[in-house]
Amino acid sequence: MKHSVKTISVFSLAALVAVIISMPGCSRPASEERAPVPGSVKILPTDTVSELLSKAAGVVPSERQLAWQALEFQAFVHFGMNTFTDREWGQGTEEPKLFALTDFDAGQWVEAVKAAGIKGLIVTAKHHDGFCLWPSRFTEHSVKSSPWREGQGDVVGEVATACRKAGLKFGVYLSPWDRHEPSYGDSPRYNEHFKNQLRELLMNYGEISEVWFDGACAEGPNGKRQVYDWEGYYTLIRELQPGAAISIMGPDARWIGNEAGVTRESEWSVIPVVGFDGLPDEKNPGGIAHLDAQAADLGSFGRIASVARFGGRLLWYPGQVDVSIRPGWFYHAAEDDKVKTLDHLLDIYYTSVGGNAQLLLNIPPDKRGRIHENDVQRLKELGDRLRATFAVNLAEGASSQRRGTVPTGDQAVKEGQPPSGTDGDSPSFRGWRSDFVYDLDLHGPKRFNVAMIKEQLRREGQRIEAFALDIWDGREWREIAKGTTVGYKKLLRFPAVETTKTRVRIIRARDWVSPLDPRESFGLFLDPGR
Ligand code: FUL
Repeated sequence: MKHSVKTISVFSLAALVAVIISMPGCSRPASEERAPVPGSVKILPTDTVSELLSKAAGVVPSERQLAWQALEFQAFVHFGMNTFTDREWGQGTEEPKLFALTDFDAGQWVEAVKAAGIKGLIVTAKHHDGFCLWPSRFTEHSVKSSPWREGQGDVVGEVATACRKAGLKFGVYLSPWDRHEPSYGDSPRYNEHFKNQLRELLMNYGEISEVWFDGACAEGPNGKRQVYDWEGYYTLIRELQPGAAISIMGPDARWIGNEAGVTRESEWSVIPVVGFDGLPDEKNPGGIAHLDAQAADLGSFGRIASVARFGGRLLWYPGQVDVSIRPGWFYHAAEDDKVKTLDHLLDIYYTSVGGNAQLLLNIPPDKRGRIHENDVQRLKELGDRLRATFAVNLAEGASSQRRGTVPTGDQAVKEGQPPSGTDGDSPSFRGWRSDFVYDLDLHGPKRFNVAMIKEQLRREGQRIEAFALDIWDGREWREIAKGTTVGYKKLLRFPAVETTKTRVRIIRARDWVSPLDPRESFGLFLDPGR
C-alpha cells in the first residue's frame, strides 16, 4: 500500500514491513466538522478560474513558516541505540547497557555541520526503539540506564547547549511509534506518556525550533492499534514552544515524498487539499487530511481546480527534503566509504534549497559519539564550495526595470490563452500568459554560471508558474535557462556566460509579481568549481 506518510526506511525495511499496519489504525477516528485551519483559504465548486487564481495568489506563510524556510539547510542527526546495534530500526528490547559512548562531543557535531553552512540541527531524541537520549522521568529506557557517564549523561541537553553556543537552531525528532513502551497501543495511556515526554523536551532545553514527527507506526505489544492524539500534541507544542515548526506529520512543513533528495520540477508551497478540517486521516495521519505527499503534482492550477470541485482548502505547506549523507539514517562502519560525493550533495543542494524546499541532511555520528572524519571532510568541502559560489552577488548594484502588462484577476483570465477546446472558466484551463520582463543592467561585463530568483513570500506568497532567463549577447537576447515554480528560492545552473545585461521573463504567473531586486530577490554567481 502506498502511503503519503513517511514509512520508508532504507535499511532492514523488509524484516519489519510485516508489522506495519494499515494507516487507519494510526489515525484519529472520523469526528465532527472543525473550523478551517488558520491561514488556509476555502476553495469551492462555485469558484471561477479568476477567483481560484486570486485565492491561490493570496495564500502566504505564517511567520513561523517563514523563519523555518529561511533556515534553508539543516542537519538531521540520527543517533541512538541503533548506532550501537548496527541497525536502522531497533526492536525496543535492546539493553541500555549497549549504549556505551566513548568519546561523545556535541561541540564536534556542531562544528562539523556549521562548516557546511548548516543553520539548524534536529536530533533523534527517541527513535522507534523507544530509547531516549535524555533522562526522561517517564521511562527507564534511556541514557540514565546506560553505562555512559554512569547514567548521568544527557545527549539532548549537551547538543542543545552546543547548538545555542554556536548560533544553530535546535530541534527534536520524537518518534510517536515506540516499540519499547508497554502502554503503546493503549491509546489514551500512551498519548499521556507521549505528551509527558514531549513536555520534558519542550520545557527543559531552551528554544526548540522544530518538532519532527515521523509517520511510521505499528501495533503495540498488546496487539492494539495506537490512535495518536495529534491535536493534543500540536496544542502542547504551540503552547510551550509557539515558534517551533511541526513537520512531516504536522501542519508546518510537508515531507517531500522521497528519501533520495529529489524535488519535483514544480515544487509548490500553496497546496490544495480536499475537505475543511485540519485533522489527520487514513492517508496522512499527521494532520493534513487528504494529502498524498508522494503525488507527482501537488499544487498546479489544474490540481487546485479539481480539488475545488469537491470543496477544500488551499494551505501554505512547504516541502522539506530529508536525505542522508550515507545510505543509512544511522551510522554503520560498513558505510564509511559510502559518504555521498561532493557533486551529489551539490545536486541535492541546488534542487532542494534551490527548488523551493528546505534541505535536512542527515549526518549520523558513530559509536564514539563523533561525526566520522569522512563526513566531516565532505561537509567542509560542501561548505567551502557554497561559500566560494555565493560570497559575491554579481548582480548587486544592477539596475532593474520592469516592462510589460500586469495581468491580475479577471484581466489575467481575459488576457490568457486557454488551450483550445476550453474556456476561461473551465477547470482544465491551467494557465495564463503574462509578459512581465525584468531587465537588469549589470553595469559592465559579468561572468556567471548560477542565477537565483526569489519570490516575496510574506507579501505575495507563491505566484510564478513559468519563467526564463535571457542574456544579451551583444546583438540579441539569448535564453540560457528556464523554469517553472520559484517560491522561496530558485537556483539555476548553466555553463558560464559573460554579459552586461540580463533579463528575467515571467512567462506565466498567478498574479502580479514584484520587480526583482538584486539586493534580495535576484542574484548572479560564479561557481568556481564548474
Ligand atoms: C523514517 C524512519 O522510519 C527512518 O528510520 C528515519 O527516521 C526516517 C527519517 O524516517 O520514516
